[in-house]
Amino acid sequence: MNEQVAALLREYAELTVITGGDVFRVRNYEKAARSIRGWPEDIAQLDLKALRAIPGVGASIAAKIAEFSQTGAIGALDELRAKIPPGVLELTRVPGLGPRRAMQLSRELGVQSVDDLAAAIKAGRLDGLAGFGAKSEERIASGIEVYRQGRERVLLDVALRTATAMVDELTPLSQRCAYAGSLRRWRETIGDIDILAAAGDSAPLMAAFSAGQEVVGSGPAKTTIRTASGLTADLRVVPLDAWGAALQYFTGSTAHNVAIRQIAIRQKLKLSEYGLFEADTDRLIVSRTEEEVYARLGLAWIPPALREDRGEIEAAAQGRIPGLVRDNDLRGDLHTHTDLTDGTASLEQMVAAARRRGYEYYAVTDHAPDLIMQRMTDEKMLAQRDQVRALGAGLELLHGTELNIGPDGSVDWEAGFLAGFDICVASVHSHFEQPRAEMTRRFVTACENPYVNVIGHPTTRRIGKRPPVKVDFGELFRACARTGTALEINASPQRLDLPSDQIRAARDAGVKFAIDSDAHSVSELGNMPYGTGTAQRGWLTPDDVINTWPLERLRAFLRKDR
Ligand code: DGT
Ligand code: CA
Ligand code: CA
Ligand code: ZN
Repeated sequence: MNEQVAALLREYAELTVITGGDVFRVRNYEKAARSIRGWPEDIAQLDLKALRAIPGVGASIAAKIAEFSQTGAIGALDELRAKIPPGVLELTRVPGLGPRRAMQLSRELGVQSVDDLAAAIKAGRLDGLAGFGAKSEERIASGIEVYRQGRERVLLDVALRTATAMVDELTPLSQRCAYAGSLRRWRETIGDIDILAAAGDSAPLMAAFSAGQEVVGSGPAKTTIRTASGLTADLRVVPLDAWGAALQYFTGSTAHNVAIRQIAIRQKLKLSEYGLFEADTDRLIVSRTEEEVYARLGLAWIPPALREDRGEIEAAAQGRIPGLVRDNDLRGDLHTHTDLTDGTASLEQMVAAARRRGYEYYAVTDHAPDLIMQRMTDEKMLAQRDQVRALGAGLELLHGTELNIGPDGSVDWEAGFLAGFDICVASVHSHFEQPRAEMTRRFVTACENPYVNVIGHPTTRRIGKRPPVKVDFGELFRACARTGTALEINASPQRLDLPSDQIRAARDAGVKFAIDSDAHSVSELGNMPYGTGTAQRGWLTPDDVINTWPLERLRAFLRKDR
C-alpha cells in the first residue's frame, strides 16, 4: 500500500500547488510521500502513533493515511480534485507549463490533456492567446516531447526492480537466467525488459512468466507480457549451448550488433543469436560464452555499458578497453542530505547506514540558505558541524553543504564561512531558463570559486520532467579542468546527471568526477550503481572518479590549490 499512498500524497501536493496553496505545506506532503515510499513496513498495518513515527508524517497526514486504510479514499484529496478541471494536472506535468497557464488553456481552449494541447499547438490555436508568445509556444512544444519520452520509457530503477524479480523467479526453473537489452547496458531509460533463460524445456518457464500477467505474444522460444505498471517484458529461452551468442545478441545495442556482424562477415563467418558459424558450411564455431564469441572475432570482451558502437569495437580490437570504474571502487559518498533540510533520516541514521555500506569516508551536504524552502541558517549549519565532529568513529566524516549557484554565479556564503566546510557541492536550483551565454558564465564563475569542489547535477535535468539547462559544455569542462572542480554524476535514477555522452567529452577535457547518491533517505544511498553504470557508459576508470581515491588524495583535491 505504501506506493499507492505515496502517489496520493504526491498528487495532493501537486494539486495544492495548482490551487495556489502554501509552499511549506506542499513540501511536507512531498517529504512524507518520499518517506512512505521508502518505509520498510506496510503502512496499512500501522496505527496513528506508528504512522507519526515516519519522518515527515504529522497528525494531519497520519489521519489521511488512516482514512485511506479504512475507506479507500481521502476526502480532502477528492475535494481538491473536484476544484480542478480534468486534464489540468496532466498539463502541469509538461515542463515549461505552470499551473496558471494550464488553467488558462483549459478554460479558454478547452484543452483537457497533453494530446489535446499538442493538437492545439499544431492547429495554431495558441496564436494570439494572452501570455503565449511564439517563444513560449516553442518551449511548450519541446516540453511535450520531454513529457512523452518520459511516458514511453521507464526509469532505470523501476526496470531493474521488475527485471530482478523476474530473474529471481525464473532462476530456479532454468540452467541460466539473466536480463539483457538496454538494462544490462545501463541505458538511462528502458523501453522494454529483455529476459534470457537457458533450459532444455521452455514450457515451465513460459508458464511461470505468464502467470497472472497480460500476455501480448507467446511461442515456444519467446513470450511477451505487459506488467500491471504498463512495462513490457520479453522472455527468450535458448539451449544452454547457445547462451553466450544469445546473451551477446540480446544485450545489443542494435548498432553494436550490426557492427560486430560486419566483422564476422569480413572473416567469412556468420553471427546470430544461435552462435558464430562458418559462412560456407554453417558449421558452428562458438556459442557458449560471450568471451568466446568476441575472442573468435579477434576482440577482447566488451563491457555491456560500452556496447553502443561508439569506438568500443576498435578499442577491443586493439586491446584498449579501459578498466571501467565499478561499485566496489567507491570509497565514499560526497553528496547526501539529512532531516536538517529535506532528507527523511537523521544524521545518525544516515551515518550508520554509510558505515554499514563499508565506506571509508562520507560527506553530509545539507542545503544552504538561499534555497528558502529549506530554512537553513548559519546557526543550524554550525550546530550540525559540531554533531558531525562528535560522531564518526569507524569512518571519516566530511562536513559539507550543497550551495546554490545564483544567477550571477555567486553562492550562499562568503569565503570566511565557506572555509569552515570540508567539501562544497554547488548546484543550480533556480533560473533554469537563462540564455546559454549567461548560464555558461554562471557555471564558470562557480568553478572559479576556490571553495566550490563539485558541481552538483550539472544539467539539472529530471528525466521525462525537466529538460537540461542550456550551457556551453566545452567551456564548462575547460573551467572544471582548469580550476580543479569535479562534475557530479548524480546517481538518482530520476537525474543521471551528468549524462553519459557529456561525461565522455568532459573526461577528454581532463575533468574529474564525483559519483554521488544525493540521498535524501537511507534507501537512496543504494542508488550508487545507477551512477556507476552511467560513469561506465562515459568510459570512466577509477582514476577519473575522486570518490574512488584514498582519503589523502581526495583531501588534496578538495583544497583546490588554496
Ligand atoms: P530498449 O528496449 O528500447 O530500451 O532498447 P534495447 O536495446 O533493449 O532494444 P530491444 O528490446 O528492442 O532489443 C533487445 C536487443 O536485441 C537489442 O539491444 C539488440 C537486439 N536486437 C533487436 N533488434 C535487432 C535487430 O534488428 N538487429 C540486431 N542485430 N539486433 C537486434
Ligand atoms: Ca529492451
Ligand atoms: Ca525487447
Ligand atoms: Zn540539488
